[in-house]
Amino acid sequence: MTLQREEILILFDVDGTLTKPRGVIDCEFKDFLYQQVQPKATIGLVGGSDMEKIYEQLNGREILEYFDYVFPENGLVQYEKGKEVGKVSISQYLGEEVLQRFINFVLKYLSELELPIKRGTFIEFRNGMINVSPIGRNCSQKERIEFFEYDKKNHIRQQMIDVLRKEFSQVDLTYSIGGQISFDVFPNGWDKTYCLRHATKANSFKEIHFFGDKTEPGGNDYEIFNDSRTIGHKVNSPEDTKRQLIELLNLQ
Ligand code: M1P
Repeated sequence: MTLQREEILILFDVDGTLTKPRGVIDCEFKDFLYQQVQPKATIGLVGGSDMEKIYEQLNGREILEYFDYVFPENGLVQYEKGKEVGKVSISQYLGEEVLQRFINFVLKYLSELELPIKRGTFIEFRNGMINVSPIGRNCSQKERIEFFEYDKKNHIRQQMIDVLRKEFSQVDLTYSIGGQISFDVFPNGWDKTYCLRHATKANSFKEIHFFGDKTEPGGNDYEIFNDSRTIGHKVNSPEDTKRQLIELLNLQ
């Protein structure tokens, strides 16, 4: 049975799924998405990053024309048909007292942490999450890869998460390692499944597909990939995403 465009929703993760990690979308792949996939399915993207970073990776504001849904920050900010239609904030949710206690604890922890190198911007405050980077977000691309490799061996991020989990056990927070140099912290349930609340509100899709690469426990695609409302597709690169889309939609 072939589904109509409005009956099928395909949601995409960004890093590692539509682009290489922190890279920009390949032109040919973009044309494929817009010319072959978009006419056949409702399409949306759900990223851990904020809108500015999504613009950087996906060729600017044109995504608002082509994607039916754009969900930066796991869907805590919602764009539909090119317009921002909703937003929730972690500061309101946690309250200033808890938030400051958390930020101060992170800064203290990082001030005592020794790493081969450290740069700047250790905490990035976003609407719906706090992003913590032990090396600092404004490291270079080379330093980013070096930290990623160092972290694989030394589990800097995981150890920090374990300490935070213990210290803030009374606060319902989720910790998620989605990328290479940082981890995200947000209230329980504010993972990528959050975007489904919005996408299913006005529409009754017969199928919702999700394409992502970090689908293992602890990865930021894990919850939505395993959600009963979605059909999960694990990919290992944008090329793999394309291959699986051709198969799913019977494209040439
Ligand atoms: O989208 C995956 C992750 O991408 C970035 O991670 P990093 O900078 O560590 O590679 C961040 O935007 C992070 O929030 C996001 O989950």
